[in-house]
Amino acid sequence: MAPSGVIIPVDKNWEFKQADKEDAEFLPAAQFPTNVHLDLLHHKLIPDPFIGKNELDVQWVGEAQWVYKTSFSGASVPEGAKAMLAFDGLDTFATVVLNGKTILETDNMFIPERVDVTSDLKEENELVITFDSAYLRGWKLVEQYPDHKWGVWNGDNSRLAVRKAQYHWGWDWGPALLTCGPWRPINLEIYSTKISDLSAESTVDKSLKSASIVATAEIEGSGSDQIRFDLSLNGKLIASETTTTSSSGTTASVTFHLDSPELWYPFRYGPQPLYHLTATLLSSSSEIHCVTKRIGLRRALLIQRPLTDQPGTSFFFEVNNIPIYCGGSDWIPADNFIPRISRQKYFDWIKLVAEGNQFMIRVWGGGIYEQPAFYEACDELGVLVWQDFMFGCGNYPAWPSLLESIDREARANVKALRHHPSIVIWAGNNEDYQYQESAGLTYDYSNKDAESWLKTDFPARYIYEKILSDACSDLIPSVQYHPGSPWGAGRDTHDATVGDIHQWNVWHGTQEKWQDFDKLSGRFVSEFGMQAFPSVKTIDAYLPLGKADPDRYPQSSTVDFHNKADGHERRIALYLVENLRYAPDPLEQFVYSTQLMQAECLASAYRLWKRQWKGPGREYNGGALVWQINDCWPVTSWSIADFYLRPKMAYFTVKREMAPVSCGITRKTHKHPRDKYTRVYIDTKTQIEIWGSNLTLENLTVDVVVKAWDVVTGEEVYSEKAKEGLELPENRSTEIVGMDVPVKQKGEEGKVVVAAYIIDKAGGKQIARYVNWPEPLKYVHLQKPKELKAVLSEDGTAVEISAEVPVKGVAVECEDDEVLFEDNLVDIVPGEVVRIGVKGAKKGTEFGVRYLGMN
Ligand code: BMA
Repeated sequence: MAPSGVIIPVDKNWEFKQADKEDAEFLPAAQFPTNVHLDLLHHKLIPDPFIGKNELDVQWVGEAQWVYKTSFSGASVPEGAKAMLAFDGLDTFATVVLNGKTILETDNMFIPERVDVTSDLKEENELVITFDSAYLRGWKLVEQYPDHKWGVWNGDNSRLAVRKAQYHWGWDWGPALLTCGPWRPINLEIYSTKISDLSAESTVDKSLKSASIVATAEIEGSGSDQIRFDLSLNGKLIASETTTTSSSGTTASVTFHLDSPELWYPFRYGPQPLYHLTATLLSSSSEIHCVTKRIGLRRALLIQRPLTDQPGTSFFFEVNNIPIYCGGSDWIPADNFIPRISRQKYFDWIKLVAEGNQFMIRVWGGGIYEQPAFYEACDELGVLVWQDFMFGCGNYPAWPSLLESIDREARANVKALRHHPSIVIWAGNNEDYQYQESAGLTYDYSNKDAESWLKTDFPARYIYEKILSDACSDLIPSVQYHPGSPWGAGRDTHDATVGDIHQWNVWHGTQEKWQDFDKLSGRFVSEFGMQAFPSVKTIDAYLPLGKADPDRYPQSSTVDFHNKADGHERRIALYLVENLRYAPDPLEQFVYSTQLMQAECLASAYRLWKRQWKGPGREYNGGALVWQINDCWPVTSWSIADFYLRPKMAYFTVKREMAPVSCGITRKTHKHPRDKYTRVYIDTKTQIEIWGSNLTLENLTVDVVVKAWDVVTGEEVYSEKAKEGLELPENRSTEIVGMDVPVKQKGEEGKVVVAAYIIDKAGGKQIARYVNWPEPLKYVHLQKPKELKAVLSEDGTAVEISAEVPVKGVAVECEDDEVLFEDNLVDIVPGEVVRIGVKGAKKGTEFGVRYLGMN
């Protein structure tokens, strides 16, 4: 802050100890910001909760009280100036004492607090923060409100009463680790006047040729007479305006009109220019304080309108008039201990998302309003963000002080995040409307009397449809607010024709087959998933004795412990047994089998739902977000990349589905019964349907070649040009051909592999390929190829794979973690060399391969 103000980080000399233990002594904190688990770990006072079953041994930490203290010198506070202590985040029940005086008590980790300490500052200051047990306080609150119908999925009821990251209570993918501490920065601010907030409400005209930005600064304190707003791009000043601060002195605003603005796009569809908006407070022309926000200009809309030929309404996002098929994923916090997630790690994650062709990431409501680096990465890399408010899977209470706290939380976080162009939607909660349905709680959509909702057994409706909705319409009127995920205009949340759905009838629910995902679609599927084991390297890292651990096998008690999902053994087994020939040994091949299973399952969903993205008026499905991209510890879960950012095989099959051009095939057997009594079939036909998905913005003219091979002999049994000069119109899927499975002799459908190739007419280049297998795969007589080759190309940029018989799911592996694959888990057919990009490989780098049927 210049020159009449200063910001002094209060980040040194922090010490901590257990508050409710008499002989405890203060020890230096490991880092700042921090939390108690990180500090205890640093001093080796607890075992690493991520290793083995140590989670069980550290539960006491969450039931104890902890105290943090530091001392800092007080800067002099000039006449007329103020000293403020700014706490960006205290987790959660904190009592803050400065020089012996209680200056703040908190109960919401998501609210930044600022306290005027002008008259309390001394030359040397002591700051002491005591954290009470959120877990025990939560239960006390539950007891205090016996009339509320408490109930949750995941964790326990006490979490509903506490405004703290809900996954800290444990989730079906994460351990229960109720940490506490000063998790975000603390600063001492000394100033006489300053800009406390800078916002930019931007509107891009439908023509995309002009834009306006209303820049508003909130000002605290007196002593400034003018404020200058500057707008620049790539270091070049575009516009500047100086205005007097309003008579009350608290706000100032200007409007910039831009012709031919540089627009922000999701990656692939355009660049990500970020304008710098700077507000500078002036007093007699000298600069007092300035704030800069990086903003992006885009016209982002959620389109919900009637569809041609189908009931309900669409649900898809349009950015700068481009309808975006939102293939993407759901995001959970990347660690149980947030303060140790580096900025680099956030960027690495979002890079992985973008490189995986994923256009949207949903910040799920059971975690946190993410750290600044997360959104900065999304802005820079062009990944759209669906942002939930932090509520999930339960019936939240709504007593008056809690509602007040939620209102402050909502407004503070919307204000902090509203300048990010990547955020295109805010949603009220995760699955709380589903919980309401399943618990039979009252919800009469036609009743619009908000106050009356508070008197029902589902009072949280007031939070989602009044508090959060008002906060959004006041602060970000141009951004879509959606009361919950899933939610659809007050209809049953499973209604596939309106709003978004969570499709959990594969894995949870009725445990449908993934081959039927086409029947399980919705207008927008914001969650669906399938579990797989993480990389063997990750398993070895969490087993106390690593490779030598006696529990190093799939069903061991330690490996089971690292899977928190109810019934996971049965569900993984069910999907494996229905589809694959597999064995529990060796561990490496079992891990491969689960990853192949997950990869097949998730790619089917993307492929079949994207097929329903059929162009203007026919956006029957507008997106699919896989549950979940990441993990918060080393675990078997639905994630497609594990805690150490090691992609599972599904990451690659999903990436292929979201490529600019892709090809899909379904194979369906149609049976015609002779008569309804005997049910003996006279005519069984196995047919394939082939389509192409062109997500580019250009119409393509293509040829389509179809080939088929005998799985056992490798003999080519069919090769024809199915279409010549076919148009694949931009940004939609197009049906290509339907035909019988090409066989030499009737009855051989079960041993024929079919591949379709889309070839760009203009350049003659193959732009998409897909290999379809008879299913279930376990019935197929897969061969062990004699000549399976996976060799590094001459230039070292690709692994080239080929074989003389069809091979299902070739996974290339490398011991060296620096070697990164751009693709993996590919199907091989005779006569073809499949290249998968690789980075970091050298001559002599050794690759291993696995495939289905290897053992
Ligand atoms: C949905 C999510 C999470 C959960 C996941 C898997 O309910 O919103 O709460 O982890 O499914 O069960």
